[in-house]
Amino acid sequence: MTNSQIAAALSEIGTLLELQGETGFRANAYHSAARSVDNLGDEVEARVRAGQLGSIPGIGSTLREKIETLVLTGSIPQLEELRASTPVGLLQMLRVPGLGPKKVRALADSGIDDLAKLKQACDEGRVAKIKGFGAKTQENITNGLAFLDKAGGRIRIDTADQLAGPIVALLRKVPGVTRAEACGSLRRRKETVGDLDFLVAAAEPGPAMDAFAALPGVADVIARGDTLTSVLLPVGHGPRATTIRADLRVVSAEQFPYALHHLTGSKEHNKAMRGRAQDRGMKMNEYGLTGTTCASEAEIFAALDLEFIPPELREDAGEIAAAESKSLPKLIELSDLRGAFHNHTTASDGAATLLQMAEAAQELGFQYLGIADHSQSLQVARGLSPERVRAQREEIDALNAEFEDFRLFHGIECDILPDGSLDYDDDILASFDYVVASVHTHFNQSREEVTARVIRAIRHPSVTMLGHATGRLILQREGYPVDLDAVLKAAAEAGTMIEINAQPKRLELDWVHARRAKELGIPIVINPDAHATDEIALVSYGIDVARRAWLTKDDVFNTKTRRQVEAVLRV
Ligand code: DGT
Ligand code: CA
Ligand code: CA
Ligand code: ZN
Repeated sequence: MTNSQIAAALSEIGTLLELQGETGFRANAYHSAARSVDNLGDEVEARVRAGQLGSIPGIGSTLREKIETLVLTGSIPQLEELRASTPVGLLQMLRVPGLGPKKVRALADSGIDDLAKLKQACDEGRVAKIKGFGAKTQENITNGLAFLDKAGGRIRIDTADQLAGPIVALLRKVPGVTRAEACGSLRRRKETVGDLDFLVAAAEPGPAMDAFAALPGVADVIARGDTLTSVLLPVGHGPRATTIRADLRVVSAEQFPYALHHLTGSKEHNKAMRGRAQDRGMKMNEYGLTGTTCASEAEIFAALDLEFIPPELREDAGEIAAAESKSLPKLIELSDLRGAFHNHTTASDGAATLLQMAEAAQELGFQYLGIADHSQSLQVARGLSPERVRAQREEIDALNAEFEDFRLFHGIECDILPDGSLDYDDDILASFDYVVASVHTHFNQSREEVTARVIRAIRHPSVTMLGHATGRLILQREGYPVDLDAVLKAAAEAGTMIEINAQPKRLELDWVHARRAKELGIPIVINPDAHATDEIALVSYGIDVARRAWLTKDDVFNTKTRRQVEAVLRV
């Protein structure tokens, strides 16, 4: 049991006491004990097991006994009782961004003791009238409720990037800070992020903590300790604005590599790593690994006879075994991409012309760009009639005659019609350099219908690749019901490629299915689905998914050179 787990249990007791109306001294004693344990350099568990917990600053004999019980039995009876006796409604209210135990208690005292009542009270303006609340707090709670409802409190990776980038840059400029990184799910490049975890190396934690608590727009400082500060950051603007929690941990330069590994997670990966250390008679935690002074994560892995495991793979999904046998894949990198195939222009619903898109692709160092505007039935997106298809072909041929060492490929994003047929005659389909087939309509079909529909399209000889495979919108919409395993099998049989749609609001195939696709030998294409010049660079989010899926350069079609692509497409 790590110090932070012990600290979490103590602080949970403090919070539950506050929720139950206990004020002042008693609840605070648990919170400050939690901070002491958290700040302790050596392991409390080891001390307890050695029978000498010793003195911990700010912890009296009652709390010492509880810590011993927790370490030796895995639980504290008082905590179990508090959990059992606290109404579930109050615990759920605690999850609302901006609501701490004291506020939840005050709401409960006004008869508001679950999320439904809270929502209703906000709608009726009653929360604003409670002592200590006010209109602004009520508005924050309303926003928090909406977000909780919609997203379970998570944000998309691109939103998290936009928040975290400037914070890391700012932390690196704080005097005395030698290292600063964003860790957690963001560093593992998960598609959504539950909260932000920052880590800093500095001899003195104070300046970094001060800078963090003073970040622009900080809605609330949830906790402020010697090594950990937690704040709520604003996300977005207007009625959909919400907040996300961000933690900053400050450690010494010596601790930094260990803390970086710990805070990057995942929890499951950490657990497996700790187990491996234990098997070798070593102890691993966020501050160190017995008998080592590692200067980097790579040295920590090496100390456990492992290859370096990239953060994206740290999900306890076979990466440790592969690192042991030195058989981790060499993961694809952004610089491996030479082009992309699913992009729109002003001919359909894009914002840039063919030439503008071509120039933007060249600026990214691409050797080619595939244009796949919408097909004729998608009239809301100005889908191309057969005549306009032919006109676009002439335009592309004319541009290609001018380019040196660059080529536009003429494709189409062809709608898969409700019965699985395609949106043009076979002659026209065969005239394209390639075809991306996508479902855009009739999401209300049954799972069987959609699956059969997609599989029929995959088997069409002119279809090169399947476009956004599920129709999901991350944190917004589930997508159409489809048997992805059956789709993947059909694609493998037909030799049809599948795209990773790199739009951060889509990211489909997801990493689990992209990995399965690789196992089935299906070529993957990383497509930005760009509707403007600056969206071509979104391929980086597709690279994130591909890396989490263990893909190498060879697994991805658009790492091929222009000549190689021409040979495959026979153009
Ligand atoms: P998130 O925030 O839900 O998107 O996911 P993470 O992975 O960022 O999780 P978070 O923020 O709860 O914790 C950050 C890292 O800290 C996590 O990836 C691993 C480490 N960590 C947190 N809690 C535990 C724990 O109970 N045990 C272990 N071994 N590691 C933990
Ligand atoms: Ca996190
Ligand atoms: Ca966290
Ligand atoms: Zn598209």
